[in-house]
Amino acid sequence: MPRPVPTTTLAGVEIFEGYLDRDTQEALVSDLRDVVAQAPLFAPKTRFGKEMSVRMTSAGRYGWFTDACGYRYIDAHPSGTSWPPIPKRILGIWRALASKEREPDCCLINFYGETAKMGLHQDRDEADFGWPVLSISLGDEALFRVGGTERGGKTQSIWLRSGDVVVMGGAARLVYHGIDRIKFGTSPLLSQGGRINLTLRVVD
Ligand code: MD3
Ligand code: FE
Repeated sequence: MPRPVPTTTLAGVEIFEGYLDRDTQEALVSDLRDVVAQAPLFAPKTRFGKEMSVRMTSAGRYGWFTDACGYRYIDAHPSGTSWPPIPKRILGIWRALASKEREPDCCLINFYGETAKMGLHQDRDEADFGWPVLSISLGDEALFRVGGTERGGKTQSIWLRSGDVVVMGGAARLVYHGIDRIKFGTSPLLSQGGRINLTLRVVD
């Protein structure tokens, strides 16, 4: 299969709008219910002691974590239970759009309630920035902001919708990015509303 063509490119970030159909989105939510049953969502604290507004958990060999010691990957859920495997359906999306050479080590699951947001940051807790990062949006619309590779540069924004997939590779791997806000209740996918973002990464 040839690689699909992105519908939009923003500062080198490739956006595949409407890549996942509704049935696939529902199947992914069902896969994630199993993951969250084994590895419950938690609200991590940054090194400054402030709780993040996004709740998260992970699947894969590693999970992303933050506490007073700072940002890092850890090999088990904070409860001590191992991270569940990354669901096959999610690995298939990685293979189609990110890489056929290597599987991701981590699938970070971010849950955004009505008021959650994520400040502008770079993803740099991984060993090799040569591997792309892939993100899947499910549920309510979110205002995604993308800048350049330096803090304080100009930024552009785009609304991400349920079923959109974003790939950050090459020079775009280290761009600043964040979620300003979600538009609560704009998608029927999650019956209680909110947004789920899945981020797939090679860690080491
Ligand atoms: C651009 N998550 O978990 S996904 C994150 O919607 C994160 O939850 C946001 O940023 C979310 O780190 C944004 C889109 C995204 C993810 C990773 C990137 C954009 C990226 C890595 C490099 C550049
Ligand atoms: Fe990020």
